[in-house]
Amino acid sequence: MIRTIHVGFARKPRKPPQPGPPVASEESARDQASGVSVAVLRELQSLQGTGDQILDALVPRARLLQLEAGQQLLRRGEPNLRVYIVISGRLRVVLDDSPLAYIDRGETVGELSLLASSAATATVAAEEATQLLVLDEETFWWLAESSHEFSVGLLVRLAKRLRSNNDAVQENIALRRQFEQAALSDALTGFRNRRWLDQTLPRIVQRHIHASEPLCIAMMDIDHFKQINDNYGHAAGDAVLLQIGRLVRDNLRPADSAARIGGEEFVLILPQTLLPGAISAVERLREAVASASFEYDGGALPQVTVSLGLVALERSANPLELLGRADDTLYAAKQSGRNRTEWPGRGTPGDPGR
Ligand code: GH3
Ligand code: MG
Ligand code: MG
Repeated sequence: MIRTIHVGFARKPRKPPQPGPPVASEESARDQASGVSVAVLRELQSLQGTGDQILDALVPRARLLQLEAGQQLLRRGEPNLRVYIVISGRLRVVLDDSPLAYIDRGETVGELSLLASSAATATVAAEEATQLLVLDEETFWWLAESSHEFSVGLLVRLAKRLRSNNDAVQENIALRRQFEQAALSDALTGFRNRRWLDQTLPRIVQRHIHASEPLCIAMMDIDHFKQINDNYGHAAGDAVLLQIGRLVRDNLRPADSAARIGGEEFVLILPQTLLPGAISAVERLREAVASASFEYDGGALPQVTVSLGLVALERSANPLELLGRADDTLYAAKQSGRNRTEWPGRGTPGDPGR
C-alpha cells in the first residue's frame, strides 16, 4: 500500500551543481569515484527496493569516502550539501560532546540539512573506520525522483526522527520541571526554599492587598539549635529539623504554606487569616513542638522548642518589609525567653495588655 503514495518533492529551482563546502576532513580522507557494486548497494537499507537500473546509473554518479575512526564528516553549524549512505562502519552523532545517536550500515546522514538548506545541526564523526557513499545535491535529487522507494524510505526516516525529537522535547520539558521543582525546594525537608519565597511571596501579598483579604506571616526559629548539633552531632540536628518539618505540616491548614529559608529558620504563610486566628494556629504549632519527644538513632534527645514572630499584612506593606517585621518580632520572642510567639501589640511577658 505504501507504494501507491506519490512522493512529490518540491524541488528548489536547480542551480548549477555547486562544489559545496569542503567536507570536514575530506582532504585527508580517501575520496574516489564510486566503483562500488550494485550488489553491495542493493543490500543497503536506504536503497532497498530501488531497481538495478537506477543503482547501475547511481554507481558512476556517486563517490566513495573512506573515514578513519574519529574523523569528522559534518560539523555542527557548518553548511552541508551532501547526503551520505553508510556502506560499512559506523558514524557517531555528537551534540555538546555527548553522543546523541549512531548511524549504521545502510542508514543516511546529511539529508536534513540538505533538504532544509540549513547548517548541520549536529557534529558527525566516524566511530570506527567507515565507508560512505557520497551523493551530491544533484545526485540526491536525481535519486529521489528516480526511486520511489528511496523517497518513501527517506520520508519514513525523517518522520521517525521527528517523532524521536518530539519525544526528546517532552522528556526535556519533564526534566526542566523537575529541575525547577528542585531549585525551589529544600533537599532535607522537602519544604519550599528561600528562592521560592522570594518568587512567590510578592504575588501572595499582592493578591491579598488587591482582594482586601487578611494575611499573616510568621518567622519561626528553633531555639538553641546549635547545642543539639554540638552535643549530639549534625545528623541528630538534621533529624530534629525533619521532625519539626513534620509537625509544621501536621499543624498547618492545607491552604497554609511553609518555607525553610535558612538553617533552622522557617517562614509560615497563613493566607486569608486574621491575627487572632493566626495566633492560635502558630501557638498550636509551638505547643506541639514543645510537647513532642525527639529522638535520633534510637536515643532520646532533649526537649526542643521554637520561637515565632507573627505579623499581619497591612495595606501599605511590601514583602520585604513584612518579612523584616516578622524577623524583628521573632527577635523579640527570643529576647523574651524563647519557646514563645511574639506579635506586634502583644506586650511583654506578664503584661496584662496581651
Ligand atoms: P537561637 O535560640 O538564638 O536561635 O540559637 P541557635 O543555636 O538556634 O542559633 P544559631 O544561629 O546560633 O545556630 C543555628 C545552628 O543551626 C548553627 C548551624 O550549624 C545549624 N544548622 C544550620 N543548618 C543546618 C542543617 O541543615 N542541619 C543541621 N543539623 N544544623 C544546621
Ligand atoms: Mg535558632
Ligand atoms: Mg537562626
